[in-house]
Amino acid sequence: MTFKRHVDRLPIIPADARKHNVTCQFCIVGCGYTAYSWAINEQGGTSPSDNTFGVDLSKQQAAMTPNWYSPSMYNIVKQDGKDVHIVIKPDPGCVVNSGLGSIRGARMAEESFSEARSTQQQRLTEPMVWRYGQMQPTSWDDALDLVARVTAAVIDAQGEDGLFVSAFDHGGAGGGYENTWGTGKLYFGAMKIKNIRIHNRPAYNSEVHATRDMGVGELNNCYEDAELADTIVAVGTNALETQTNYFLNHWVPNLRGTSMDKKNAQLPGEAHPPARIIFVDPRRTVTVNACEVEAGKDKVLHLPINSGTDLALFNAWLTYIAEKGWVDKGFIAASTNDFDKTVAANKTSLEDAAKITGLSVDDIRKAAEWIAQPKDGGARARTMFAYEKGLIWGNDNYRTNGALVNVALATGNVGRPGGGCVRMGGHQEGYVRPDYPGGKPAPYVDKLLLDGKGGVHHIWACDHYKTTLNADKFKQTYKKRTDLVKDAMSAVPYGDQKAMVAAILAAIGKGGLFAVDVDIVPTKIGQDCHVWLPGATSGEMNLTSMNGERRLRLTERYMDPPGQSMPDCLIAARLANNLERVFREMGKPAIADKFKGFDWKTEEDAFMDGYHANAKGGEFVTYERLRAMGTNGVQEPATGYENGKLVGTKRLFADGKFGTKDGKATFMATQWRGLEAPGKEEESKKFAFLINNGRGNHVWQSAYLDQKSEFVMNRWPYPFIQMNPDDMKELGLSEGDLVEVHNDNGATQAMVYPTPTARRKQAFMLFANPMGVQGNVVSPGVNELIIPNYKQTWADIRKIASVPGAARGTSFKSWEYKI
Ligand code: MGD
Ligand code: F3S
Repeated sequence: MTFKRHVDRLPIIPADARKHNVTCQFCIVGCGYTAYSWAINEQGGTSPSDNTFGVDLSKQQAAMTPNWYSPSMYNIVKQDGKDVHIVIKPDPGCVVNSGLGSIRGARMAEESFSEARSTQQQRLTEPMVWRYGQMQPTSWDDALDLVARVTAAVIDAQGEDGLFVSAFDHGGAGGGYENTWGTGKLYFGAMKIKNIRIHNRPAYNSEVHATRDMGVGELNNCYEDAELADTIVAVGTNALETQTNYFLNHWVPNLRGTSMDKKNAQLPGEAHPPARIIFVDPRRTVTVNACEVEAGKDKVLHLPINSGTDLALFNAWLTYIAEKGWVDKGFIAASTNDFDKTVAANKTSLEDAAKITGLSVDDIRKAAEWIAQPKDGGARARTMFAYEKGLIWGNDNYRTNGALVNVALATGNVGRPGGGCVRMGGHQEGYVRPDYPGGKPAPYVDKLLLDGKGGVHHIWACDHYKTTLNADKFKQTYKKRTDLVKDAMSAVPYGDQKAMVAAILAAIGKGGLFAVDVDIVPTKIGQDCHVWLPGATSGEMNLTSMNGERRLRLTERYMDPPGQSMPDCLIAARLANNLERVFREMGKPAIADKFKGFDWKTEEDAFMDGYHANAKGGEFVTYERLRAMGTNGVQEPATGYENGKLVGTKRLFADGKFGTKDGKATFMATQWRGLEAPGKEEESKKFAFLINNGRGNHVWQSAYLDQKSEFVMNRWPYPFIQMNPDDMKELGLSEGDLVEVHNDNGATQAMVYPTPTARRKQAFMLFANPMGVQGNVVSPGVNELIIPNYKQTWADIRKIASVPGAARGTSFKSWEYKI
């Protein structure tokens, strides 16, 4: 019996099983998988002709064989209304993961909706509307009519600024080019909505504005560059847990020295010293630990920086490297602007940087040497710079991002093999939309909602209650505003739509807010919404997305969506159709006409209207061509279609031309200015603990699927908070105790996980968890472009309960491994 999976024997995949290309729907890495499906009353056999692997399964298979699958990769789902077996297993032929799975992706099958095996029964299956004091199922026509009438009336009364939108802007689950185009065409094409925000932040903006403004698009290298680099610089990224197979399949081979053949073949005529890695992270992560084990401690330099002080470190690197003359003069002259000006403006001594960052002068200098000191024989060092949320969701995002790109440009490490200055990324991407019609900075949408602005709120796959800053206050206000509307709706208890709309509008007039939640599961914010519209997710629709090296793939639809749920692009289209009808009925034909062009019947129609017609290189790309490219797809932008294959772009800026008007990358003046978001400095002084926060390996995002996974909930019944054992002693805490984390912004709770490597007074809490929302204690402070600062949060901690029942079986062993 496999533990917790309620199955004692798994069927063999038959030789004639259907196969579908799948890209893991979770993280940015986008590992390739294959979905095998076959009739429920059949199974394969052990002889080679009877199974999909074509091998004799009655014999013991070799270690690391791909001829098997684990219980988590199996389920029974519906295909064209009939039950079928399904196995979703990693594809050994995909160059991204070479057959590796992760603890998240290898559970895609068991996290699918199955009536036969009762998995993900939480999924929304029908449109639901607030009626008779609770959410009640209804038809699409009925639900969309109400949404369209209220939306149109609010726009009529307040203009388009009265419609607030929260929307995903990603690929993979809950996104894809189809769905970002669907919502984008609706809100930026048919309408010009300015009060819109993205799923993880309170405004509509790029998280990496600076690098773009410098002309250096953020996903500029390929995963192979991590195998070719002499040094990897990892800033605020915990790749083992968050980009698992990119790390395992591309970083580790270089650190182990097993990518030497590739280096010699692709970069002949230069020395290839053993790969080294520098980490900039206030905490020791399991990624640091893994690199020490794989590469040896002497090749790993962990810089446990004072939280939020990265910028000063990068400026010191630039200063030191420039002084030493370790810069790429030819590249700087031919492909950049403002180098000398920037070096002068950002001048920071090693000593000053040491004071600010808490690091030693020697370590800062050593890192600069690893980054830029020419190799034996004089060749330029190949250094790859990778950053993610420790920088992006940290202090002074814009300048810190710019300061790191300065170092990469100065050392000529953009557009070259073994280089790159890239964000690691979060989820896959699938961005194609008309331009955002608002200004820069974009409005701070959450603040406007708190201030009582807006009459109607459309939410697409976002859950602010778990994933925003200042979440405690947001929740309180949002609930009050939406309750006003709920009470008004409850007072119109029968199906008089006209009276219902009038009551809702009257409540909006008193400060109320009408909220529509489009999602695949019931969410926390959904509890305070008035309409739920059920979306389909990856695998239940055809969906395209690109990964962190711009690799575009088609995940083919391999199962039916639950109940009446449908792809978000088609929900957007049906909403547009209804708005057109309602505006016409209101006698406003000119406005109604703006909603034309949404007659899509399938997600492929949305793809052709969006990506094919609008994306760079999109004219070459169709579903049929992508299907033929399998799990390896094509790296964007596509540049042609030759001999039956799409041709793509391995690295951006390889020709030394950048994304600015004159084609030159621009260095940026980025002086240190302390903790920049309002209130952070005071908070750091007032409260005892840094509440550093982020991801953990098992849990995907806000646990929207994992909250109904026994496997994950047994491991993490509550969000963990890692604490130094001496801090625990001081507060009288034992492992597994529940603590309250509290400051002036709000409070939340978590389960204590003793972590001897944690620095004193520096805790690390799992973010966005339904059982304890870390965002409750994050201040509303943002940077000048409304980028939130989640990481720099300080609070006090107090015990509230000894190990609760659910935590009693939990292991509190060290996460570190040794060989
Ligand atoms: P985080 O844990 O948010 O993850 O991927 P990461 O950015 O790797 O933060 C990374 C590190 O930033 C932490 O180790 C933290 O200690 C460090 N940090 C905190 N403050 C500072 C600072 O001041 N300076 C520096 N240099 N570092 C600091 C995020 C990525 O993960 C994203 S964006 C998404 S959307 C995906 N989500 C996700 C998930 O939910 N679960 C898992 N398992 N993987 C995921 N992958 C993706
Ligand atoms: Fe999935 Fe691969 Fe990430 S399996 S979660 S894409 S590392």
